[in-house]
Amino acid sequence: MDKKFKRTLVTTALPYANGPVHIGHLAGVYVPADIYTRYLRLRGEDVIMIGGSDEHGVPITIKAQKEGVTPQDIVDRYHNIIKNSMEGLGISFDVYSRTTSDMHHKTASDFFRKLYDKGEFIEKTSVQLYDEKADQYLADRYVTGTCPKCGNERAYGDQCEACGTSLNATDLINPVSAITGNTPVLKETKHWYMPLDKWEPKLREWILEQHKEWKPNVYGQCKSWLDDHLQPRAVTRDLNWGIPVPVEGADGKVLYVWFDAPIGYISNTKELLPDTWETYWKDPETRIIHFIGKDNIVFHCLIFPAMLMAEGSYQLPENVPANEFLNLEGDKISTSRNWAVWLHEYLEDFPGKQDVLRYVLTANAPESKDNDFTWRDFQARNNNELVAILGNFVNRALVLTHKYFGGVIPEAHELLDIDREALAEFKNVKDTLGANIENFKFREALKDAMNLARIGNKYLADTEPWKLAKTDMARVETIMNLAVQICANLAIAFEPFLPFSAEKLRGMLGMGEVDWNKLGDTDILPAGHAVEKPVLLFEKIEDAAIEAQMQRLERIKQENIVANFKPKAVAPQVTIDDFAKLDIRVGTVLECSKVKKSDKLLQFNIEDGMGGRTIVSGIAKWYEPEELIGKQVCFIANFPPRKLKGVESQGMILSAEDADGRLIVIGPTGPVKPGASVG
Ligand code: B3M
Ligand code: ZN
Repeated sequence: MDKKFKRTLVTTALPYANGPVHIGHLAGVYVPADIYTRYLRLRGEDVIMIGGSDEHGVPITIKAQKEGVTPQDIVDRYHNIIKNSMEGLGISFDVYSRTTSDMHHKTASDFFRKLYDKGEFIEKTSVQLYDEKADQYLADRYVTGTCPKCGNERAYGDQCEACGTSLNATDLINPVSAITGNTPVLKETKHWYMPLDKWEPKLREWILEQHKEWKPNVYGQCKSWLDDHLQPRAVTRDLNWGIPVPVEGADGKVLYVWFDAPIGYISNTKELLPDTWETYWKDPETRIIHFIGKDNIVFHCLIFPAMLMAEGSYQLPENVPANEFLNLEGDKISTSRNWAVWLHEYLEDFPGKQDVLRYVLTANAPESKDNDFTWRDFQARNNNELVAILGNFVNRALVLTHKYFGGVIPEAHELLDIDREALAEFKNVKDTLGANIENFKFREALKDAMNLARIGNKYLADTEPWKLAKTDMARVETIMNLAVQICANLAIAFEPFLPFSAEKLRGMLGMGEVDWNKLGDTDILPAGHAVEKPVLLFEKIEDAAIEAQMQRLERIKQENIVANFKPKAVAPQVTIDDFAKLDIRVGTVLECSKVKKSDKLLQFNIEDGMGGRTIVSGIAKWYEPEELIGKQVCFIANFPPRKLKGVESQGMILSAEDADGRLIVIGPTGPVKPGASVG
């Protein structure tokens, strides 16, 4: 690792406490940050990992208003869920605090005041959107409207999620208040602005010249912001939830959530290390790494650094390895649409399977492009990789050691080429795996670790100790010694990725402490050392468990469709005479069957009081034919006959279209003589 640094400060984006955390947060931020931190700890480096909940901002007040509770109620609820579930997944924060803490209020307030006193802000009166009915200024998510860049009609006052553009509320076309649905008016108000334009040359130099090694997605986004030129940004808001602006005459104003939240990293470090926190922020020998998702890049690479430059005594981050997004079954993850796999629910549904989720999210991490999480892939990776490769190898190695040697590691004798070849592949693993983690290539690093298990499986398959047991026990001793050494390597290599399984494995091997420096060695455990009988590290995930998850998602999809249902606009007016032209009758379904070679059509034989008729209707997707036999339906009797898939249809059965597109047949609510007119 780079000798320039004596210690590392890892920060993780502070999740908004307006909902639980989901797999998108985990894959983007917390799992990679945890792998990185655990790896550094394993190497004996000085590292701390900082986390906490972001408890200010409009998403929280909107949620509170919707539920009729206080913002404090909301953040208390979600802070606890988030904190417990992250702990449950083994995300090893050294501190997980919150931005409503006194420590944070004071730290953020002092930070603002220092910049204010240094004259680092511009004071400006401008017109802002104002909801007269709610008696409130509308900033950020309090207002929606049409994005001036891409035309998305559901853009927010701070950002358009469709095209990623960051916006000012007053940029929106046709703005609407999220509180009352009213059209806001413009009203004057005073705010404090960070003159980002002033810092632009320094930011350019620092990122574009000095940090060319940053991930291309991060570097590229910064470059495009800088090339577009930075504008002054308001760092205060007219809201009653947040940290009061510590300036006279600023009643009713609070710090903008994106001003206070990154300072939360500092407050939480102070909470963890009241005496030595400054070393982690101000000593040039500290490496600061911000783990975030791509929507937070501008705040962490431009705005927060500008704040730190303006303050003057802090170090800037060494790297900001932002990830792209993880989608779920092909759709964007969304807290408000409940389209997510929530961590706390996962931990309940799959007890003891923390590492499976960690594995899948790392193997499929959106490191350089958006990726998709699917439950089928989750199952396949568990069954075909964790069970079939890693679990299988460990189990075979330990079962055979017990079978032939009563669980005591035998002596290794003279090595053959086949042994040397297997061992040769271990030589470089420490360096390649380590380098991949240090370069934030966690997918590659995980492959390196998994490759060790593959080598182990191949080694046993090639050497076939079970065949040699009758003829050449000395050879079996060598093979099993090496197989157990491979297991010991796996226990080290997987510790950052799969800490629960690595611990189990260490327990079975009686390994005690893990030492990264031993990775790649083939004499980690001495001959004569006893290993325990193996317990399974992973178990197969059956179809039923996966199907239950997929059904849950299907249900949510339907609920969303129904929740977003808006009746069609009413058609232009007609007269009673127009209506009377349609001859609507009641009939009884005598027979009903599927039309051959069509999965849409049902063929009805209807008793219509006039000798009967055949009607073909496109509702096969929603009804089994038997369900409708004997039912009474309404149909249009005076449409000209027409042929559908070779069957002549004499009319049209009426149905209502539900929000999700389902067709429900319309009939009388009580029995009616077939042929009766409807009008
Ligand atoms: N809470 C935004 C987010 O969850 C924000 C991150 C703050 S990091 C200082 O996307
Ligand atoms: Zn847009």
